[in-house]
Amino acid sequence: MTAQPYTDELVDRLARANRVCVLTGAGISAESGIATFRDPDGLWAKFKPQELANVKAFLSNPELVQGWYQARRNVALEAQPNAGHMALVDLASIVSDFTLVTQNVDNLHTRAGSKNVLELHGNIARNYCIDCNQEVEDIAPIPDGETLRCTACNGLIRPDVVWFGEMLPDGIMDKALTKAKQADVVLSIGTSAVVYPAAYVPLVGREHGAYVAEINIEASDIASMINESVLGPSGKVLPQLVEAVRTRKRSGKQ
Ligand code: BJW
Ligand code: ZN
Repeated sequence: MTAQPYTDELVDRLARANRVCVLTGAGISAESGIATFRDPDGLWAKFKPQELANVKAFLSNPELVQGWYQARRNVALEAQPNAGHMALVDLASIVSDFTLVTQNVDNLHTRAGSKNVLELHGNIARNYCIDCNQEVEDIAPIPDGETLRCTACNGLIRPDVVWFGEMLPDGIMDKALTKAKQADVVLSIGTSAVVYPAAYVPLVGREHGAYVAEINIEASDIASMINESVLGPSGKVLPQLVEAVRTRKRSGKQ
């Protein structure tokens, strides 16, 4: 039998917790076949973020950026939530106050059954016109060399995601940080934790006394500032961890 990758303390803390706040990143969707950003085979090994994920890039080459998001939207739509997403739905059902904050735009948490997900960086399924703000659903395939424009005002259509230098959706960070401050346990899952303000979620949780653990295939940038790094793929580790928490709760030894 292989040793569990997490401590008994983490299982105890989760079993006793009334409030749990979770931050997820691209790594939780890696096992659903969605590329991360900064891993060696991630999106940014092939594409330069400065050419794609900012508003200046979009305005100077809208076809390129629209095409890139179109391709990623299709991958996300065809992907299925994995055991890591499902384990968080399970964890939510055994914790009285559970908050899920995600940096992911792929919608997989909601499709897995998670409720009230705080999507810090938007959602790739939604699009809107940059001139009249009208939301655009059902993006049809964009013919080569053509730019997608608003049928109402001819403005450029962009994905409803947050690019570098842009503000996060109104009030969302306040909600996430309030939950992190109140939490008994904060989990940071599948994120390099280099992008702010998202990375404040585990750090602020720690500052306010939460037990903070990350689950990642390697230690992230914040590893030295938190209580525990659980090393392993989230699709494997999370179901084991949640099952251990269930067992601990049932045994009453919390
Ligand atoms: C696995 C795994 C498996 C793999 N199991 N794990 C404070 C300090 C410093 C800088 C700033 C700051 N405040 C703001 C900034 C600037 C900037 C920023 O953070 N820059 C730093 C990078 C230096 N932030 C912003 O600009 C933000 N806006 C803002 O702050 O507004 C206020 C403001 C406005 C104007 C002026 C000044 C302030 C906005 C940030 C928007 C980020 N947008 C993106 C693109 C979204 C759209 C899209 O999808 O295309 O969001 S960038 C990209 O990074 C994406 C992600 O959500 C985000 C985080 O990446 P994530 O999820 O962590 O992925 P990876 O690839 O980095 O990591 C994957 C991890 O998974 C790895 O650790 C693997 O090991 C692991 N893994 N397989 C478990 N199976
Ligand atoms: Zn318009």
